[in-house]
Amino acid sequence: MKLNLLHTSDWHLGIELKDFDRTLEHRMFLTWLHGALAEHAIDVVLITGDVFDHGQPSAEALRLWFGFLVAATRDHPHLQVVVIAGNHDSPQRLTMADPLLAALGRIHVVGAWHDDLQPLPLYERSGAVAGWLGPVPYLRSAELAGADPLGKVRAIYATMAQRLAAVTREGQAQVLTGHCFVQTATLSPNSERNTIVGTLEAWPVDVFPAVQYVALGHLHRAQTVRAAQVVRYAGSPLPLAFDERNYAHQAVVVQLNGAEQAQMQTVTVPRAIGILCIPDSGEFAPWPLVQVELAKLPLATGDRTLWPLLEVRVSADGAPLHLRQEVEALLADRAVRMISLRHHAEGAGDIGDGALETLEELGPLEVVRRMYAATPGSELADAQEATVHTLIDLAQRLQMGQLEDVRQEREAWLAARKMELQVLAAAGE
Ligand SMILES: [Mn+2]
Repeated sequence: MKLNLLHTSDWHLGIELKDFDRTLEHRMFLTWLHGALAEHAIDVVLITGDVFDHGQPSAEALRLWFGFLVAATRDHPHLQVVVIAGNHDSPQRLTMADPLLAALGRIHVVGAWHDDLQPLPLYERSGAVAGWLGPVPYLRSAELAGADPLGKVRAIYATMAQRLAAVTREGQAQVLTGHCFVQTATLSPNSERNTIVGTLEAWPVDVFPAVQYVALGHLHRAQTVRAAQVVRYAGSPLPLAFDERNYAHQAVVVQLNGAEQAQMQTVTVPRAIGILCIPDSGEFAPWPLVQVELAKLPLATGDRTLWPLLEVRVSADGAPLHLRQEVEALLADRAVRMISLRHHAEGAGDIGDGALETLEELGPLEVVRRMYAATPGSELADAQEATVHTLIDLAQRLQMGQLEDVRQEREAWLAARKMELQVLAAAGE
């Protein structure tokens, strides 16, 4: 029994690039995706997390999301849509429209992990069950709390694999999902570094039992982590940072055929708006060289809302006093929109390989590590690092608008501590 599944991930609806609104690019992606569903005869769309950039998505982001779901299910009555929450999504918010989505039919949204999560049947066009999907969402620090977080991850995937085995009949395929950082996966330096702190969240690929396809989200660069019994990141459909501009953003069309190895085809998402960096190397270049590169940009013409977005990086030596005005004057008649101008400031060249590192680029854990490293005789112990990691996770999720979730987790944690104390007190009597 054959089934065509389209795997996509990390849309981050509502995200901005240096304060630049990406709604137009997301709208064009969703229009493209809608067309791809017909072109590749898709039976199931699988979205592996970070649908939204923020736990409390803007009205515009929600409009894009619901607009896509309504159009996709209306124009493809057999289509199934399966969504798992990523670390940026609030599980509560992502699932709050469940009654409405149920009315649209064949839309499954999985928010937080819970012990009763069951495999979902995947239907081929005739209505027969062609496979089963074990939906594992992003596993939050509260779900993995304790002495052996990786052991809990393994237990969760083993449980889901058992449940898959219990329902799978001959000729049916098995699919698992995850929103996580798997070891050996390649990072995108700027937009993901803040979400991956330390090695605590980096799992070995063998946490995933052997199934026909493991669909992953979290990393923005599409990549295969394990070729046999495919484990694959679909990557984000658009570049979410300047350093993500030089690779093809894509969706993965997976053909499942029972227990046979899944056939995979990557489909490039057309880039609606170009992303440029001057110099293209991404280094900080001397001002004369930057001037030459700026002068090569095409002259202004056509629809301004489709002009490429530009970041300019200038090194310290010989940069003019009024750098911004000089750059803007050179760009006045060019078909680009500069949304970021970075100047490698003097006196900061001794950090790293010469490029100025910002706190944002380093990420909070690295800042704490360096603070400890800078104090003679002190080093960040593993237990302390775990605590810092938990605090950063909570702070990031508060920042992403997941107030309700964090409050609930905190209450659950307090209740658990209270129970532990009661057990200890009872044992002492
Ligand atoms: Mn993520």
